[in-house]
Amino acid sequence: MDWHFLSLEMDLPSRLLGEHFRQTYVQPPEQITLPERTIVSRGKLIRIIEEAIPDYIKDSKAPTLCFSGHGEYHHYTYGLCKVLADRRSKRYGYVHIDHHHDMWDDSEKGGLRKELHCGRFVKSIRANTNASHVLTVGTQEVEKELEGNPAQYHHIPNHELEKGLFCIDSALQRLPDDVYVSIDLDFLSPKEISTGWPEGSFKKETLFCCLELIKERKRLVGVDVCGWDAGGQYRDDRMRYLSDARKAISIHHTLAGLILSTSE
Ligand SMILES: [Mn+2]
Repeated sequence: MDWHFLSLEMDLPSRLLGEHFRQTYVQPPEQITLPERTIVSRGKLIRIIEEAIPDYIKDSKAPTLCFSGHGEYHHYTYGLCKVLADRRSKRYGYVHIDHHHDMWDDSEKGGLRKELHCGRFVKSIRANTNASHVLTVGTQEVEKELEGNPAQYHHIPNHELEKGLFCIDSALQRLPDDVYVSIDLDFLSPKEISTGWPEGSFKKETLFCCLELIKERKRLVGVDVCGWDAGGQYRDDRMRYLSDARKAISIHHTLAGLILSTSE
């Protein structure tokens, strides 16, 4: 099935990526301009995404690939699940590939906090969307957050993933056939990309193989990718800045190729 390719633009890295892909990519992405909200309520975020995405994409059954920018907007994924994934599937697994679990401080008396930010949105996805299961991949220190939720939350520890991809295979068997994947590029080692956060230790090839495997085993209803900080920490070192941009763009190119290609 054909995909909708969207460029969600709210900050410098996302605008640079969007511009680059519109000029160079075989399937240029649709430009979606979004406001910059580092903290926003669930309801407001849904309205922002509803209004920004054209009806023909919302109402289509085709899966969506969204590229966005800095990881500090990762909570926009909640809106993407509500507005896009929920229209495409009644029951799906949410796969969170990220160095961080993004489940910090979710709860208050009587339920989940209404205000979302990049460190707090994954439990809202599980509670308020059609995502029946959450699978975190390559994430640090997640065990405490998942206590008491063994049926709905699964986790692949870093040391398992480092041994090989068979752990993904068995984790996927516990998820519904439909899957939504959210990728924060701080999952990768700092040698691969600059993100502005503490980063993981994985090579880009591990990420590509994970995705290929998920694509092979499941029906993807959508994928989003965030995390590049546009070389923020290298702004005074032009050579470093350019080499970071080249590497980041190349990672996004490979991801687009992997996801948008149809093997059938
Ligand atoms: Mn994240």
